[in-house]
Amino acid sequence: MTLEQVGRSNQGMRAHTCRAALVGLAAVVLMAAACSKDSTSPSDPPSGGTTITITSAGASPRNLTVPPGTQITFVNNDAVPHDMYSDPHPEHTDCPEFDSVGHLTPGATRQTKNLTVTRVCGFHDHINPFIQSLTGSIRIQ
Ligand SMILES: [Cu+2]
Repeated sequence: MTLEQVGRSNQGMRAHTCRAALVGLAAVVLMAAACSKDSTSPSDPPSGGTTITITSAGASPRNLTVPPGTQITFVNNDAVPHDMYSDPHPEHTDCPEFDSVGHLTPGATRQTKNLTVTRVCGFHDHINPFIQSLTGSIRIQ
């Protein structure tokens, strides 16, 4: 075997190894895609994001569906304060993770803790508990 022949045969091996790596990579990418699809199933993907904005017109959106472990952000873009708590009023016992939101001065942004339990968390403005536009629910599923 001449030196040139050795070189050629090495090139052939390199090309083969590279192709095998590509096939392996494609399999990993496909598996990752399949896995990520499985991890959200049978839950629906988050609809409408994870931020609820309060204005003089009320809370928006008022209904969200999120996967377990999500934190919801409340933004007060109104000119007056709002106190956001979980239902029922006035006990606020349904979803203790909401306690970290509470009092929102105008312009303030506050978050729930991780909503880890699959359930529906109704919420309201403790200052205006009977104003429907300031109520809503977050479905954790
Ligand atoms: Cu209340």
